[in-house]
Amino acid sequence: NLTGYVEAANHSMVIGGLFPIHSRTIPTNDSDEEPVSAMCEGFNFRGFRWMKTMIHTIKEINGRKDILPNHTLGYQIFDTCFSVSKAMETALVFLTGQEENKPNFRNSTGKYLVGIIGSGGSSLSVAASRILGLYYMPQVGYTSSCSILSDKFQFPSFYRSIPSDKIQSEAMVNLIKHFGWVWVGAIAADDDYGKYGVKSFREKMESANLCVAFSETIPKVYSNEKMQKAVKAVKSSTAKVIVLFTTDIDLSPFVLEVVHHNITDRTWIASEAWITSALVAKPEYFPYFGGTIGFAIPRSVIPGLKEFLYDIHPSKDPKDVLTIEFWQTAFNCTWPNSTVPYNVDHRVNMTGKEDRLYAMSNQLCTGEEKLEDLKNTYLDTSQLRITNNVKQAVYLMAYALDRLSNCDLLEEYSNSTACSHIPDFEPREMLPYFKKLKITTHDGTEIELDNNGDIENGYYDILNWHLGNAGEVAFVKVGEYKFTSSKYELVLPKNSSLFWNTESSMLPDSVCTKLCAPGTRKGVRQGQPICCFDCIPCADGYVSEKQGQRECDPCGEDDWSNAEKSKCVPKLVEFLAYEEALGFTLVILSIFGAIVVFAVTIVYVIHRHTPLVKANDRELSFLIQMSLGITVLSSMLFIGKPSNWTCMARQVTLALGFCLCLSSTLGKTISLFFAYRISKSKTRLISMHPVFRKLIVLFCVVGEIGVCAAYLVLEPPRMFKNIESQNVKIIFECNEGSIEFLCAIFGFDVFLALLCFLTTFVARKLPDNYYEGKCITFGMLVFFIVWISFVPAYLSTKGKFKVAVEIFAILASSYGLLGCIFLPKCFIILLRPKRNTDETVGGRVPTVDR
Ligand code: TCR
Repeated sequence: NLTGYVEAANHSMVIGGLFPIHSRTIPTNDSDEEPVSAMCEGFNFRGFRWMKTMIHTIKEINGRKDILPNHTLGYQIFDTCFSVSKAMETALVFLTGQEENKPNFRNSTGKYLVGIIGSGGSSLSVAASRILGLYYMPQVGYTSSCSILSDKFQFPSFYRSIPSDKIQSEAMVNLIKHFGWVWVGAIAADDDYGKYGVKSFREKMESANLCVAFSETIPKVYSNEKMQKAVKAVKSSTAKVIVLFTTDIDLSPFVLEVVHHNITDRTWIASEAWITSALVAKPEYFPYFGGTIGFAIPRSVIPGLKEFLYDIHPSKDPKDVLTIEFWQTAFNCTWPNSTVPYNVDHRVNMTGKEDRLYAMSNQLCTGEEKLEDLKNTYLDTSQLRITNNVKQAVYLMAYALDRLSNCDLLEEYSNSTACSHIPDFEPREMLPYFKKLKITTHDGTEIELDNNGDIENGYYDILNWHLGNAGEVAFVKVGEYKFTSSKYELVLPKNSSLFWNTESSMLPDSVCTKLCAPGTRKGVRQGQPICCFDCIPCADGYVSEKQGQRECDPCGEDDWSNAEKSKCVPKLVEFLAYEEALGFTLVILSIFGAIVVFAVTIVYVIHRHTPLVKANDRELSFLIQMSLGITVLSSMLFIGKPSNWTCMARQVTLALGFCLCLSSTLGKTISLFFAYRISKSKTRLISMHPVFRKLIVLFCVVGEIGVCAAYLVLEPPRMFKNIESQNVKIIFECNEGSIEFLCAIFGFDVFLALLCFLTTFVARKLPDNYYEGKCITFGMLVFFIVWISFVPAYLSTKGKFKVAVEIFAILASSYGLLGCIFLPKCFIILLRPKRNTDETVGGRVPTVDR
């Protein structure tokens, strides 16, 4: 005894229907009894409306002259009670006609089953369709949206008037992308709809590089443990946006849990199955579920349906148990003499206790009850969405039948020329007529089935839950998601007012970790989704300028990262500048040196006729003074920003200066040396001819100039921007060009210095002209000490200090020479003029000079 069986029997062709008129079957646990069809409970007004719509549509088709003009259709409808087992059972009944006193449709009664509308949810359709498919019995679903039903290998005879969830899950991902969420939870019902829906949702999220924070299922049969697991996931996750892929009936226990745990501040993305459900969209749930956004089948107005739905009264058809049950449930009374139990639409509550109430209300129905006073899902025709799908499903079936009756088949699908006869045809003969079936519905929408029996193109409404003026939950359309077989389009007008159930009423953000600030980059956390990451500061010389950068970008050659690593800034430029303290001091020292040299020269010039000055070659003394002036001043070439010119000038001037100085000194020491050798040999004094001494100088200087010229021509020093040695700075320095040449020119100077040293060292005991030999020995020692200590100091410093070290060495050696050679003499000239007489000079030393 199947509950809910409606039949208009006197028609030769019958369309079967399967609708969830009740919400579940009543479990029985005694297996000793003979198997009987399960009883159902939980009257479902929405399913009842869908069923009524099917009847309404069939009546409408029968009334039309343009479709199936010579035939009338009947219907036979079963209740699936929202359960797979019932759906299977009813499918079998359709195929075999094995129900009591209802013989097989095909054979005896002369009634022909055309096909079946339904069976509601995907799990039921999957089950029923596996059997119906065996016999190629056409089936058109109106809510079975699961993507596997597109597989024509498994479900050869299944068609539907609802888009596949493949499209909806993609739409959800696009919506999530649109709002910039990246970390989203997912909850599925424990059936094909939920599981396959979430599966394809996850796949699409992954390929869009977004992350699913958690993925839980809501149990279908109440289990506190499983339910708490799902609730815990929602509570503990940082994901503030959660996708709920479930039907409203399965969702309601979860909704109670959410309310019980007071989980607010979440934004729910609704799947099409509960977005307009009166079970969830109650004002008392609004603090928890307000702001829900999701997709819905487009709404439609069905002319005449309202009147048809209102045209219901138990007295019209006293045998119609469903109508009686409807009446009893709706008005909370008992119909006189009815055996139909009064059914309380209870739900399994949070505690898991099943408070099943079966009772006859002691109030009798009068029959005078007014439907108009009733606020009830059945009569609410404002949201005809799935209801319209039912109508479209019936029409699809009827049009296919109509095409069959006209033998109107596309070339490519016909394999036999013979046309089938109506009503006496095999169900499988109808299948080709569904291919590319195109119909226009009452409101002008065109729907076309593709080869998989899915709707080719259409759109979803995007609805957002607001609180209406009367305190009710209002479904506000905020956009559309249009799709065709090849492309999709998310239309969300900028000005559409969205309600968000967040503290700030602003768009919630749902991220695992906040975007990395500029100056840092994303660092993957091992074994965690890509949306969760650490922010790692950029290395020196690398920057990230925008938020959330994956990598830090290297700065250009002349740039370096700032302290925050958020920007490349030009590198500091380093060279020894005149302005800075060190540079300035050195300049002063060198100018001071020049002044001292100048002063010495003046003293010499003034006293040029005194014996001291005249002794040991006056001209060479002047040359030495001049060259010391040159070396002291050449140190200034080392200060300031180097250019190609100063780079070339500095080494050459220095080398030539020293060359002149040392060769002149050599001129002097050589004559001392000879004087010594000669005095030792006790022979006559031979003085060296002064021109010869000057020739030595000339020879040395010309040789040095030649080498310097070759250096400058062949491999000159160049200005060089050193970016490698220090990261944060560009060092302006001189690239010395050829090291060989450099060694050659300074090597020559060193050679001269050595000669000077040796010659005077040998002759140091000679009581010469005012101890000049000793002075020069001493000066050369200072010179060597300075330049020997210069080498390690020079090699261990960097940048501008390198230059400073060099200048120090130049100044020190110049001051050394100046001090050693000329200071004692100036002392005598200026302060001990008595010693500066011919007598002393002549008396104490063999005069080497003229
Ligand atoms: N597809 C679901 C069932 C379902 C439904 C609904 C049930 C859909 N839409 C609206 C009640 C009301 C979408 C399924 O199982 O395939």
